[in-house]
Order: sequence, then structure tokens, then C-alpha cells
Amino acid sequence: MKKPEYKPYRLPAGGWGSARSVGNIIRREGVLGSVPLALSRHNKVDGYQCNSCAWVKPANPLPFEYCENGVKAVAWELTANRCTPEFFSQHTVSELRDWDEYQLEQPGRLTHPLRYDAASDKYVPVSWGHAMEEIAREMRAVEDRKKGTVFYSSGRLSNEGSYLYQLFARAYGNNNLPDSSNMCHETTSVALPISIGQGVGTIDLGDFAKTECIMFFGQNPGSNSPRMLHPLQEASRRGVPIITYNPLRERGLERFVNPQSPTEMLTGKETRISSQYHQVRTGGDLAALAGICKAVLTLHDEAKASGGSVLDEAFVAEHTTGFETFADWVRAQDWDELERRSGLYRGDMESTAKVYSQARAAIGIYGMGLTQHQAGVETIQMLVNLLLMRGNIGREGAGICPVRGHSNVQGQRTMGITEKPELFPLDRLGEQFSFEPPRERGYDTVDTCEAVLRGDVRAFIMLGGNFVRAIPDHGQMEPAWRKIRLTVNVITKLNRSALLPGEISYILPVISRLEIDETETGQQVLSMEDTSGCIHGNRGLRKPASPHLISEMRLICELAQRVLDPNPRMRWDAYMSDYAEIRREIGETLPDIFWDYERRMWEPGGFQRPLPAKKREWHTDTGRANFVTPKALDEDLDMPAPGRDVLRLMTLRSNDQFNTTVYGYDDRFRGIKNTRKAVLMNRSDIDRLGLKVGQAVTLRTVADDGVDRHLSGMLVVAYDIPIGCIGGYYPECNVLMPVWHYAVGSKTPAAKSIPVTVHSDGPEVLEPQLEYAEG
Ligand SMILES: Nc1nc2c(c(=O)[nH]1)N[C@H]1C(S)=C(S)[C@@H](COP(=O)(O)OP(=O)(O)OC[C@H]3O[C@@H](n4cnc5c(=O)[nH]c(N)nc54)[C@H](O)[C@@H]3O)O[C@H]1N2
Ligand SMILES: Nc1nc2c(c(=O)[nH]1)N[C@H]1C(S)=C(S)[C@@H](COP(=O)(O)OP(=O)(O)OC[C@H]3O[C@@H](n4cnc5c(=O)[nH]c(N)nc54)[C@H](O)[C@@H]3O)O[C@H]1N2
Ligand SMILES: [Mo]
Repeated sequence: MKKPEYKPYRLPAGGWGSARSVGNIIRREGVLGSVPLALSRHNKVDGYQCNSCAWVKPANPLPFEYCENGVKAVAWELTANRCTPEFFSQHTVSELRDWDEYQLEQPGRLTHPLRYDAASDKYVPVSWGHAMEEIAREMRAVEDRKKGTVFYSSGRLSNEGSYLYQLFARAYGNNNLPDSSNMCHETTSVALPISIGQGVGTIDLGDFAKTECIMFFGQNPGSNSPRMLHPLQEASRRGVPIITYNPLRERGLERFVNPQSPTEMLTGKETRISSQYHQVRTGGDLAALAGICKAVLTLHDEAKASGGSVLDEAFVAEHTTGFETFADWVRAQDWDELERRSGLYRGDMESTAKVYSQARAAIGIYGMGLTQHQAGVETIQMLVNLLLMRGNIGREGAGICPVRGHSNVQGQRTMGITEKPELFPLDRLGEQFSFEPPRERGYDTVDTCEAVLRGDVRAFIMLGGNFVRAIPDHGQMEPAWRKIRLTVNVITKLNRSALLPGEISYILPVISRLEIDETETGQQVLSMEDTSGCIHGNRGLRKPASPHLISEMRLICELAQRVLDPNPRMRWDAYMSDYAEIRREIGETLPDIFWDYERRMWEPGGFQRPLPAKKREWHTDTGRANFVTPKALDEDLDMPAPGRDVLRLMTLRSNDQFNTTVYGYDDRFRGIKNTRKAVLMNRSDIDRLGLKVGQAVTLRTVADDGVDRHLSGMLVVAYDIPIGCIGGYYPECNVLMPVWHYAVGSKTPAAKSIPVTVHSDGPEVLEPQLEYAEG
């Protein structure tokens, strides 16, 4: 292992750094031959949909419609490395538990179904038939099906797989369908329907081309949705102001060189991205947004005096409710308090208000920086309030833009993967398949954790993802996990969840969407929905990683057939041999969206689901868009307020990871190399606490529930981060997150604000080179 280093990254996002990083992973995974070929079909009509993020796939894709992290995700999946039964015969599960995420996925794609053998503490190969029989027997034996069985899925799963999975769960008898979205944009799914009557955003790429102002809250496109840098670059070139609120100065939000443009690469000509950058305190967005709204109201009052107007008064009167209450609340806020809570100056918020007020159309973009706070729902609604003030919903060039994470997380929701029965037409589903779907609310992610801690869960099916690593409170959850009777890990690479076997545990490896999925009726295709609500076809192009893999669709059908009582309406045999049959059923359940599905999914740019708010049709309880007035300004009411000794930890993604998949130990844009054990701190906090850069420290969660949560051996890095805020990487820091610390209303774990103390592990400076000397 090389020595950790810290050297602020001076280059723009993209550029040569991006090209080098991509070259490294392609070489390491041994896919120099296959990746370039695959990339010619990346995000193309009749190609496959990128398996990294959910950013919009344009109708007229660039010749190279991919980015640094898309290429990493593709190389990761197409890797030449194989994790075979041999590998498992050489390592016990206890031994593997000491490996980190990078090491665990490095052996490559899983090749065989495996069953945990407790006697030898190893995974051993097993036949598919045996695996299916035993899993089905155990699932049938669960006494309380509502409490005892959980159907988790991660947001990569296709529409077809998701639809079958929810049908299986509901026919089995529960709505226990937690998914990765519960940890992510659930806050969006709760906030937006109340405000504007739909759970998804309202923008498409056309709006980016027409907008006059972009506001960015807590989303990091440079690492997490790099293709988005192209429309941003274009907007910037048109002179569109881009205003960012983020505690960190993220490279991708500052400057960009398009690595696909030879001229830009050779001349180093870069584009500025943000025109204003405000380093808001973590959790300070609610106050910052209130301040911006307050300044807009002031501008409006001034304009009124001279016969003008800043608000879109006609829109507010005709299309909204709650404005007066909201405006009174905003006016009553005190600037000192807003400054204190946001960590910004009044002038920062006023400058945003000024630019926003002059733009004929504005877009509000956000990500985990808003959703993963206790008051995340209210914060998103504040951003919508700001947009509603000037009629910026349902107009060209304007709208709200949550940036979804996993490549099909939005499609999963559309397909009915949700614990909330009211979000899916269950009457219709019941009629279509002639059964009585369960109507009780099921478990979301946090409910699942609580049920596991109580010992209620007997069978846990994980269809993709790495649940036990992605969730909070590892210290409590991991021991509890071992007590589950049956754990089934349907995955493509080894991860930590599989290394915490219950009494009976399986690893079931599957075909990925980049691979050719051949059934009796020929090669099958799939479909996915991107963050703008557009649905696209997907065709695999490479031979599966091993002949022993089966598809996720087949896995669900085979299991459902063995677990459920026969029902002639549920044609599992037909579904697994011809996925068009699944799409036919989807079209029947959701005819308004999926008419003529088979053809439209191959249209360039996909087909967009109806977005009522885009047409100013408000499917809310009032029939209008609602201004929602927050209850307080504090984003983290369940935790002690940050003070002299209590710092607020946000958990971050590096540039070299996709969630719990770690591609490497560098975070290039943030200048950190060869380590993930870094804690980013403001120099004045380091000095005040008597710490030194490069020293090892322990972070300890401040909570009065009697549980000790701590993480030692973290290396102090002096970083440009607001005083009182610190940063560390996810999932390593999840051990510090209490399971009960989540967003009110959505139960999304509040991963961006964990109150912690920082203590030195010993006087010596272990990594002196982390001290960066300028020049
Ligand atoms: N390469 C890559 N791409 C990914 C992923 C990945 O891990 N790697 N993950 C995918 C998934 S599932 C998701 S959900 C998305 C996540 O993508 P993002 O939404 O970008 O999520 P994060 O990287 O967790 O954090 C986003 C930003 O929030 C800022 N932030 C933290 N706290 C606050 C706050 O209180 N206020 C404000 N204003 N900002 C704050 C951080 O500094 C960071 O820049 O990306 C998807 N795409
Ligand atoms: N502290 C903290 N915690 C967080 C977050 C945070 O910002 N901070 N972010 C949260 C968010 S936004 C999310 S979305 C969750 C992520 O939670 P998950 O979605 O559960 O986790 P991933 O890391 O994306 O899952 C990676 C695993 O998926 C499997 N896999 C990959 N491709 C496929 C496939 O095609 N099929 C199947 N069956 N399996 C596949 C691989 O085996 C890989 O190990 O984590 C959440 N946890
Ligand atoms: Mo996510």
C-alpha cells in the first residue's frame, strides 16, 4: 500500500486526469479489448444503458456518450477476473470479513451458485436446482409472512425484473419491498408529491438548453453524474449563471475540460461551471433557502413600489396554495439567525436572489446533500417554494431536478417496488392476476433494520446491492444479521453482505445487463427509466461471465414457481422465456405510461412518462401546487446541536467508487490519494481541538441511546470545509450512523449530518506528508 497523500487538485474536472484514470482501470481489469468495443454501444439506441448513474440519455447521443465513471462501471462489470469456487475453497468467510470493499470485489465476477457451509466456514458450489428448492422451502416455512420475509432490491434492476419481483412479493403476502431508493431519493418521493403532485422531477434536456439560471444544492456531478457536465458546459457557454450551494468546493462544479473534445484536451481550454459558489454549512440549506426566498420577497416589494413585480403573481394566484402563510413565515425570519444556521452571509443569499429574480426560467438541481438530512423533506420543499415564487415549474427551461442515483432506481419505483401500497395500483394488479394483494404498509430500509434487530426477519432476499454495508449502524446490524435464518445474496461480485451469512446462506450470481441474455425464444432485451422519466431499451452485447449464470428474471420466476401456490394468471414460464410477455403485463397494469411499450422503448431518447406538473396539472390534495412552510430552521432536530466539541460529519463518495463498490483508494478531485481513512477538517477545528494534520483520530457519535459508536485510525486532513463540519467516506463511516437518525417523513438515513467528537489516537503524526505545503 502506498503512502497516503494530499495535494489539492488544481486541474479542471474531465481533462487528462479523467483520461488517465480510465486507462488505469481498463488495464487493471484486463479489458483493453472488450471495453472500447462495448463503449460504441453505450447509451445508444439498440445498445445498452449505462450501469452507473441515472442521468438523462439524450436522443442524439454524442459519438461517445459516456464519462469517466461510466467507463469505470463498464470495465468493472466486463472484467476478465473471475471469483470462482477455487477462490472460496482458499478463504474462509471469517478471513474474508477482514478484507475491505476494494479487495473483496477485486477477484472479479462470481461464476457459480454457492451455499455457505458452516462447518468449514466456506462457501461451496451448489446446483441451481438445490439452491432453488431449499430457498423455496425456507420461504414457505416462514410463519408470519408479513413480518418474516424481506424482498430487498438495488436500483440497477431492470423494469422487467422489478415488476416480477414486486409481483412475487405481493403474491407471497407482503409489501416488504425496501430498495436502495429508501436510502437515497425517498425524501424526493415524499416531498415532491405534496408540493407538485408527482414524485419525480419535471425537467428534460430541452430545459437545460433553454434555462437562464441553474441552482445546485448538494449534488456532485463531477464524480456522480459526469455526463451532466456536458449540458452544464453548454449552459455556461451561453452565459447562464450557475449557482452552487455545497460545503465543499467540488471540482466538477468549478471548471471542466471535456475529455471527449480533442481541441479542449490539447489547448486545455476549460469552462467555468459555477458562477457563484457558496460553502453552506452542512445542514444549512433550509436556512439558506429561506434567506434566498426572503431576499426575493424584498426585491419584489421594492419592485412593487415602482410598479413592477418579481413574483409571478398570476401563477401564484392561479396555480398555488399556501403562499401567504409561507411569505409571512419567510418575512418573520431573522437575518442573524439565517446567517448563523447557514454559515453564510446575508449578501450570499441576496446575490443568489438577485440573479434568480432576473432569470426568465430557472432550474433547481439537488442530490444527497439535501435528501440525507433529518429535515430533508422540508428542505426540498423549500427549494420548490423558491421555484414556485416565480412560476418556475411547468415552463420551458424551468423546473425541479432531483438527480437520481442508480441507473434504474426511478424505473423500479414506477414498476411498484415500494413498501407503500398506495403508490401502486394494487386493485388493478389484483384483478389482472386474480389475487388479493396485501394492503398493509411494508418495511422500508430502516424498518427492515429495526425488524432484524428485533429478530423478526427470518428470510432476507437481496436482489442486487450490498444492503448490510449501505445501511447505518454496522456495529448493531452485523451481529443481528447473523441470526437471520435465511440470507440470499443475488449479486455479481462478492461483497460484505454475503460475508455475514445467516443460518442458511446463498450467493446466487447473475447475468448483467451488458451481457447477452439468451432464452428458448432468442436474445432478450430489457428496459430502464432515467432521471428525467424517459424509458429506454437495453440490449446486452457480451457473452455472460460464466455459463453457470442465470438472469434475474429467470431467478425470480423459478423461485416464485416453487414458493407460490399455482395461479394460471401468473405465467412464470412465459415470462422467463420471453420478456416481451413481462412488458405486456406491465402495459396492462400501467396503460397510461406503457402503451406500445415494445416499440417505443427503442425510440431515440426513449419515451417520457407523463409528467403532469410539467403541464401545470397538479395531482396534489388541493389540486394546486403547494407552498409548504417548514416547522423549524434546524435540519437535525434529533441530535445535539453542533457546538465547540461536537462536529457535524457528512459521509461522502470519492471519485473512485460507486456506492459500496470501491474502484481504488484515490479521490482525485479532492486531492486525496492512497487512502479512504481520511477525515476532512477545517484548519481552525484542527487547531482548536489540539490535533495535527496526519495524526490518527477516533470519531465518536454523540447520542444518548447508550450505544458506543466509534471509528478509529482516521487520518486528519486540513481541508477547505466550513468550520464545525467534517467529511469522511461512505460506507466506512456508516458505523457511526444511528439507525434512528433519518429524514422525517421519508426515513432516509441522515447520512450527511452525524454529530461526532474527534479525539487523537496518540501524539505521533503517522502520515506527515498529508500536511500540504503550498508552492
Ligand atoms: N461515480 C459514481 N457515481 C454515482 C454514485 C457513486 O457512488 N459513484 N452513486 C450513485 C447514487 S446511488 C447516487 S444516490 C448519486 C449520489 O450523488 P450525489 O447526490 O452527488 O451524492 P453524494 O456524493 O453523497 O453527495 C453530494 C454532495 O453533497 C454535498 N453535501 C453534503 N452535505 C451537504 C449539505 O448539507 N448541503 C449541501 N448543499 N451539500 C451537501 C457534498 O459535498 C457532495 O458534493 O450518485 C450516483 N452516481
Ligand atoms: N453513509 C452513507 N450511506 C449511504 C449513502 C451515503 O451517501 N452515505 N448512500 C446511500 C445510497 S444513495 C444508496 S443508493 C445505497 C446503495 O446501496 P446498494 O444499492 O445496496 O449498494 P451498491 O453498493 O450499489 O451495491 C453493489 C453491489 O451490487 C451488486 N451488483 C452490481 N451489479 C449488479 C447486477 O446487475 N445485478 C445484481 N443482482 N447485482 C449487482 C454487486 O455484487 C455489488 O457488490 O447506499 C446508501 N448508503
Ligand atoms: Mo443512491
